[in-house]
Amino acid sequence: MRKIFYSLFILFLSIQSASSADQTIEMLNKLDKEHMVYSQKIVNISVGDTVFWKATTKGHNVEFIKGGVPDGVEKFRSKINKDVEYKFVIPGIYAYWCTPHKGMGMIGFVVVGQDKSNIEAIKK
Ligand SMILES: [Cu+2]
Repeated sequence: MRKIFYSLFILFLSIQSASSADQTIEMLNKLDKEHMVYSQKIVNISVGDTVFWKATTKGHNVEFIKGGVPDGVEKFRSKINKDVEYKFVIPGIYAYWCTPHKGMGMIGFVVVGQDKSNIEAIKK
């Protein structure tokens, strides 16, 4: 759980910084001292940008968290061990985790555009 709070903390810090372009995130068993992590916990992109997740090490995937994405976004869960990409066309904050490692805090956020209005829903 600590790791999840830490990720949320980073999310709030980064929410002002707006860089944008397509992003690549690696799914990893180990990064520095952390186990089971996405190489970037938060990315900021513009509406219409694509995020690529690379299955650098095996056993991971990407699953949007129920209630953790903007209204109107459909369920999304990628296959384990597979590279995956997603084009973000609805603005807002997207929280996702790795299905097998969500209990270990393998979680990430994509901030799309300037609309942060679903932040309260995500805190829950
Ligand atoms: Cu994982």
